[in-house]
Parts: sequence; C-alpha cells; structure tokens
Amino acid sequence: MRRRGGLVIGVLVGVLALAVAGCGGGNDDNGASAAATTAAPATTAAGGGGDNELQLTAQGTAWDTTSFDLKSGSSYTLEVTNQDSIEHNFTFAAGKANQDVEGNEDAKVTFAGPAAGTYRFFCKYHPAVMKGTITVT
Ligand SMILES: [Cu+2]
Repeated sequence: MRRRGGLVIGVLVGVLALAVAGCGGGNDDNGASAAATTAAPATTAAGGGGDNELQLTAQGTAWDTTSFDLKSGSSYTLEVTNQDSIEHNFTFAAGKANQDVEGNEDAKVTFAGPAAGTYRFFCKYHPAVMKGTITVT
C-alpha cells in the first residue's frame, strides 16, 4: 500500500513537471529541436510577412510614445513593454485592442488599422495620464 501510494505521487509529480516545462517559463535554452509542434512566440521580432511591428513602453505611469501613424487595413503587432511594477493596459477601441500588461512584463497585441481618422489609445487603469493619439490614413 505504502509503496503504491508513493509511486502514484511520483507519477503525479512527473506529470506536473512536464506541464510546467510545457508552459515554457522563460529562458531555458535546452536544444530540443524535434519536439516543437506549436509555433513558439519568439521574443525576437523576426517574424516575416506583412505585420508591422510597433513598440510602446510604459515607465513611470507614462507612455514613451504618444502618437502612432497607421495605414487603414494594414496589420500591426504592438509590443507593449511595462517597466513599472504595476499593471498597465493598452486599449485602442477602434482596433478592438484591449491588452493588459503585468508589472515588469511585456505583451503583444495585434490589430488592424481601422478607417482613416484620428483615434485615442490609453491605459484603462490610468486613462488620465497614459493616453495618446493614433492617426490612420
Ligand atoms: Cu497604466
């Protein structure tokens, strides 16, 4: 009985270890080449193709960039870097973007340029001070 219980626990621990490893938390660079069936969201912005890469950084409860120019109908991937310890958010309603970014983390959000016009973006947690303008042509 006792041995069998130990074995079950051992198996469970093994499964948990696999699950944790599967989440890929960070920078373990073991050269596992064959196993990757899912496309890893690479931290390097090397993805080829049509997406336009944009960058936005939050620091001191402020954005480092307060204006973006987009083309209507083009696809964009915005990487939001949060250098604060508190959570921020990128909301761009016309692009249906609403992305939280935990403290000291970054997140990517994709959206398409809406119809030509001038729009607002902001952090929904600090909209009074973290806001900017998106101009679409
Ligand atoms: Cu904020």
